[in-house]
Amino acid sequence: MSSGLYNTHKIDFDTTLDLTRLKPYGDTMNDGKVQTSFTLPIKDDERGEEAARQIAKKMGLEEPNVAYHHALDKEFTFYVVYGSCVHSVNYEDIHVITVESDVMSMEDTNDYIREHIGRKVVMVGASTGTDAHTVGIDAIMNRKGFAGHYGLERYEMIEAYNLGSQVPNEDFIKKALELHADVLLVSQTVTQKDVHIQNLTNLIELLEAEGLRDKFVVCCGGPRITHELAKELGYDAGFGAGKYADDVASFAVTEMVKRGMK
Ligand code: B12
Repeated sequence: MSSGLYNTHKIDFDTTLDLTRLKPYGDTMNDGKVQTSFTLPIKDDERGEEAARQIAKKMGLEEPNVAYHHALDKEFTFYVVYGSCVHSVNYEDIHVITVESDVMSMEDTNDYIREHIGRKVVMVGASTGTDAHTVGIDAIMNRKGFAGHYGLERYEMIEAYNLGSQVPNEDFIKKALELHADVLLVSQTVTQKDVHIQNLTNLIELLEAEGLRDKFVVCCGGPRITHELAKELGYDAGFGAGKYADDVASFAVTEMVKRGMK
């Protein structure tokens, strides 16, 4: 028995997956459901909730629902808003440049170095320029590692030196030469006013001016670093969020062998 009442209210979802018009998935294909969170510098009341809804609409969310709001203090409120994103992207048109090397385990990397290089590889890392963030480079280098991935200091066949943060590029190069580095690891977290671009570019320029660029495998990393950006700036590889010591170690040692660095 079909009821006119129910039919009138039935919403027809287009459930066909079309990769040229890709949308977020909530619980039905193409429903565009997303959740976003933000803070507004206003008090926590109904007017604030309406402001959050309107901001979400302007962000491209249809039928936004303020799922959660919480006063941070008298003049700041945190909101979680749920809604349907009206935008889509053409997935078929998306091409990204990625690091092309198989990721080896710590043991396999050690074996690879023994077999193909025959001595310990020296890796020197730092958060350079004015950047004071150390957690990223520590995650890559510290013996205990990060998120279940041991850091470079634990690798038997890698001699890892972590110079810390706010290391000027000139000092970084000087120390790398003193330590007979094979691989330079640069971490950049602050990207305000493109300070990371200036700093990363400066390092490559200094290396080139001294005729040292080819002496090292040079990698950079940070939350807003992509492999594509790194290549554009003259680096051998770039590593962003979700990348660990195994990723950069595998890349660096295979790159050394490719280049005939012994
Ligand atoms: C902790 C922190 C701080 C601490 C840092 C303490 C320390 N010892 O590091 C303190 C309080 C000192 C600090 C200061 C500042 N901070 Co701060 N900070 C953060 C915070 C909360 C976390 C960063 C972090 O530790 N992430 C965890 C690590 C593990 O992640 P990661 O760095 O991405 O590293 C991973 C990858 O990127 C990669 N990786 C990173 N580096 C490298 C390098 C290589 C070679 C490789 C292979 C991989 C790799 O591997 C890691 C593991 O996967 C972020 C916000 C956030 N939630 O992200 C803001 C944040 C980074 N800080 C920010 C800012 C603005 C600052 C200040 C400028 C604030 C100020 N006005 O004074 C100052 C910086 C001063 C300076 N001169 O640099 C902004 C940066 C905005 C931007 N885009 O530029 C953020 C995003 C906060 C924000 N939302 O505004 N900060």
